[in-house]
Amino acid sequence: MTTLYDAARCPYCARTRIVLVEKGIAYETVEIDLSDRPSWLFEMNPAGKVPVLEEDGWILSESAVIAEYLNERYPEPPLWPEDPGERAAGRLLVFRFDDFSKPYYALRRGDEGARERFEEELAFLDAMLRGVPWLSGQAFGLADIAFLPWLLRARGLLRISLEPWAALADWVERACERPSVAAEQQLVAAL
Ligand SMILES: N[C@@H](CCC(=O)N[C@@H](CS)C(=O)NCC(=O)O)C(=O)O
Repeated sequence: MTTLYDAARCPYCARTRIVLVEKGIAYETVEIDLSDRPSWLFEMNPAGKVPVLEEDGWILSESAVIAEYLNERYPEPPLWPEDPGERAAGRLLVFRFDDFSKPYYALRRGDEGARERFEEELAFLDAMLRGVPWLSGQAFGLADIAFLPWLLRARGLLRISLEPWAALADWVERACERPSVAAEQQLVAAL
């Protein structure tokens, strides 16, 4: 039995939900109230954060690690390219994700200059996507999944138009054709 300790509005949980759908893994959800986290959550993850994945009593936290675990545990369909260099380049993007998320959260808080810094990050992703359909090349995978939840929220909740970044906007549209990401788009619309 696979259980996801989840919060609908959490983009890190969205990463895990997308991987679970892409892999076709049946799972149960336990919704955590982030404004009143249960004490037992800290026993599962000392950081007290979601997502937490539980498989037959075995517990794992950290969305990027959970994604890697699920991709290895359930190899089909693969969510990294076969080429080691392409895989490493994709992992580098995930490793440096905070460069993207810091301006996002600064913008959400309304910090001065955050909009410009976030737009620089959008321009960076846009440049990466010129000439390739997905962040790690020819196939959808974990690099895309690492970033898309924030793009959906930037567009849907922070009302950022992606129009100035055509390759980025096309990438989000392309991703939303996948049931795993379309479900997240609907969820964001309902937040
Ligand atoms: N590095 C963690 C971050 C997870 C995270 O920040 N989750 C947020 C919800 S979006 C959370 O649980 N926050 C609880 C808190 O710290 O108050 C991951 O990738 O899983």
